[in-house]
Amino acid sequence: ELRYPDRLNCGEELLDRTIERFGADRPVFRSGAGEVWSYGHLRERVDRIAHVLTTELGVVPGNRVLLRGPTTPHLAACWLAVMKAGAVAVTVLAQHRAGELATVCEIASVGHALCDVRTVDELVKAEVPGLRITTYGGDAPDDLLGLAAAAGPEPYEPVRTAADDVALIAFTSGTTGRPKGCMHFHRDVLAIADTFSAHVLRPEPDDVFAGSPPLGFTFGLGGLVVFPMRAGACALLLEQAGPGQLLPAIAEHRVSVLFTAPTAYRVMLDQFDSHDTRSLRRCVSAGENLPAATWQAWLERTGLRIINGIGATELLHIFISAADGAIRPGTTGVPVPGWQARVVDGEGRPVPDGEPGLLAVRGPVGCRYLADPRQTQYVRDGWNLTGDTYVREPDGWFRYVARADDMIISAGYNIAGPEVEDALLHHPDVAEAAVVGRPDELRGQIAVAYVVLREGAATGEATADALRDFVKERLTPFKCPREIVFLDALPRTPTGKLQRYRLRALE
Ligand code: 3SK
Repeated sequence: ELRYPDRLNCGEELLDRTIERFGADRPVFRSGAGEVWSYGHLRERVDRIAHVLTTELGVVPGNRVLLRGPTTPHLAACWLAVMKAGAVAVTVLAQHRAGELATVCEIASVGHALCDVRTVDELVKAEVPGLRITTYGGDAPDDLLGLAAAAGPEPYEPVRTAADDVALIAFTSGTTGRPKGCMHFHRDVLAIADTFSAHVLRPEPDDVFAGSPPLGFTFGLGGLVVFPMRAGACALLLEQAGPGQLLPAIAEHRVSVLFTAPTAYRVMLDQFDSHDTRSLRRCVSAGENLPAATWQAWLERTGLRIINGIGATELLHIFISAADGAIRPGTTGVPVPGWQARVVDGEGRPVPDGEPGLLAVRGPVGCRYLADPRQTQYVRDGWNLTGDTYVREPDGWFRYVARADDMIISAGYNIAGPEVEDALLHHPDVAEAAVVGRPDELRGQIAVAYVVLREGAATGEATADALRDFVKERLTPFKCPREIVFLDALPRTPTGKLQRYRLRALE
């Protein structure tokens, strides 16, 4: 069981305590532009920003501070300063548009924003009443970094927050609907490092972390700030972190721990050629289901077994996963130490092993929506219902089936889209695949596959027939998609999640 003192400030723990353990000279962040920040340099930056927050901007503990910008050491420094000042970080993506920003600010009662000057226009357009915006990275006289430089180098005394004071509000829209703000405590931030990272990743101080998820997505905040800092390690913070940028960055910066989504692993496989990835020792995939075909192809190419995981903004990070030799392709894993998981029916009763049902989990971090009635749908009897359909194998391993509302029921048969997608992805011409249900008078629903082909592969009926035959060789024929539609790209959220509802809306 995790035990933390009653008074705990996660910013102080990640920064000052790590310096006490590992020294101030070790590198903490690198940027794509070649900057290297040591832990000591970061602390000085953070403390100066925290002074500005408190003395110049009038931020007091509990105030909500919006953080917006591309993934840079400065953004990470702002987040740590907000933590040390006892304020609450409201994290959003650099891609969020004015309307979304206005909603988030309203829900979270945001009064201050620290914003990379390059992304400020959209925030100004949001016209949030009473919002005080401070930009960084520009040349205005009141630029945050200028104010911080003038603030003087005195150490900042961190606010004595309680372990269960709210530290951050992370927003999730899922794939549709009004965004929900998930409140997380100071102890939660450390708990994700002391469970998933400590037990599954087991980072070393010499590790270099990198990845695609932005810091406004808790997958990225954990993987690129919290986990490396808790271990005294270093993170490469890339503003552009698509597969095309990750591969050369791995080689150049000797990245050893990689965080990205299944689609990025697939795209990287196609672009591997001359890139040296021998520095990698851990590759984490989350955000979506990892098809076994992708896992196998990555193993063959790199010799590395991808660490699959399921996480949620509601629960901050990954709660089911498996490490190294224990990994079983085609499954997500077992509950991360500190977490419990089970599969239940619609009434919350456990279903027998081997049968599909709803995934229910509980552990050191819980879902706490900010003023949202959907709280009672997510948390029942102390268990968090993630909205995923899973099977628990008799030996305790958890296998993903589909999002609970994504099961296709065709002529009385249940079809799990991800299983059919995995079969399609084994075909050498298929780059991406998504299988959804379409209403059908005769069968209730039919399975329709949306497929992105690799460059050079021909679309058309002959290919569609060949793909259908390919699926039939691997799966029971009723699972074979009735229709195959070729697209140039699949619709995704800014964090890379597939938007099935948009595919369902296609004719
Ligand atoms: O939303 C997710 O899929 C996720 C995955 C891993 C860690 C954190 C999150 C939010």
